[in-house]
Amino acid sequence: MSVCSKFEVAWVVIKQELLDHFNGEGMPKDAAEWYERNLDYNVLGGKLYRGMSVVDTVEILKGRALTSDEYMKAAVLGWSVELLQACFLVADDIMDNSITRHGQSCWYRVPQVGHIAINDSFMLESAIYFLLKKHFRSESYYVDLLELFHETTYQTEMGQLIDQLTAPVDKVDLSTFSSKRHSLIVIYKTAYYSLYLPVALAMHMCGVPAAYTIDSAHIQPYGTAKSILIPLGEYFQIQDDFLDFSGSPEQIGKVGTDILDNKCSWCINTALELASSKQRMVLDENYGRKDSAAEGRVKVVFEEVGLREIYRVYEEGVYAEKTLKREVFRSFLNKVYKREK
Ligand code: DMA
Ligand code: MG
Ligand code: MG
Ligand code: MG
Repeated sequence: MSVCSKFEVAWVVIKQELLDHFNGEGMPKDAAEWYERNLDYNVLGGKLYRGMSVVDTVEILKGRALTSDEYMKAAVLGWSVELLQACFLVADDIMDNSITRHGQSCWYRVPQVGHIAINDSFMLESAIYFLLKKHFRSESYYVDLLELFHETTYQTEMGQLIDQLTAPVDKVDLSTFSSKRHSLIVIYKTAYYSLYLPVALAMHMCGVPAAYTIDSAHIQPYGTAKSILIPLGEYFQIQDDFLDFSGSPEQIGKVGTDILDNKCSWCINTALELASSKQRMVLDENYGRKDSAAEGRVKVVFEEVGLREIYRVYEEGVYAEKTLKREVFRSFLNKVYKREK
């Protein structure tokens, strides 16, 4: 069985646990059907990178194949990250006025759903805490998992707030954008939950302590993981920003809305650094307008300043840098976690 489908089989079990509990509360049939549709529609259809990286990291840390009990626990954590992502995306699509997600209509745009999507987003979040309690209540690291989910959720909400506040609907002012602002937005709205959360969950499950001392070196493994994963998360969101401009809906499963939405994205920040005064005027007059002709004029400037080539060079640079860091981190891990004395 492929790695991905094994993870998907675990979802069948996990989803049934959620539905059994829901039915056990005496909820009527129409509500149970609604909840199941919410889960199917919003949790599935993505790439599952985040969820599967919990399982992968547990396997790496253990350094061996997992027992079926360990696999199920890792999969519950992985699917909990996917539930958190689903809850954020349902709300994000409302706030961003998006049209499609994962190649289908955004949930709030599905007939009969509308504003119920707000409650559905909350229910996707609550499912996490039901699952954590069911599977981890008696583990010593249960509180660590709870705190990590709560903190990461809060960080993501802070990120979503500054993302929205930097993109007012009725007031376009490109001088409020900057790479520094962009970096703060993407670290909070994406990097913590997408990159750090899956790895930190796996570390807790494997008993990695908050701090320890080896040969008089004071090591804080979660801080080390953060220092590697947060920049990687920044790259992950810069990819998302670039694809919002360059990707076709068939390719990315969604219609890009960043230009129409006045978003402080990597694309506009990069273009602002390179634009001539004439191009700057075009950007000032056309960015963030709810008008596809204006959006088209912004895209022309993006092409003129050579955004595609700049992105290509940036991406190669990231890859080279991460390859180097990976080797350093791997040798560190091999020294520390394979120690027998
Ligand atoms: C996504 O930012 C962040 C969260 C927390 C969902 P985004 O709006 O750029 O994402 P997308 O392009 O997928 O709508
Ligand atoms: Mg969005
Ligand atoms: Mg958004
Ligand atoms: Mg985006």
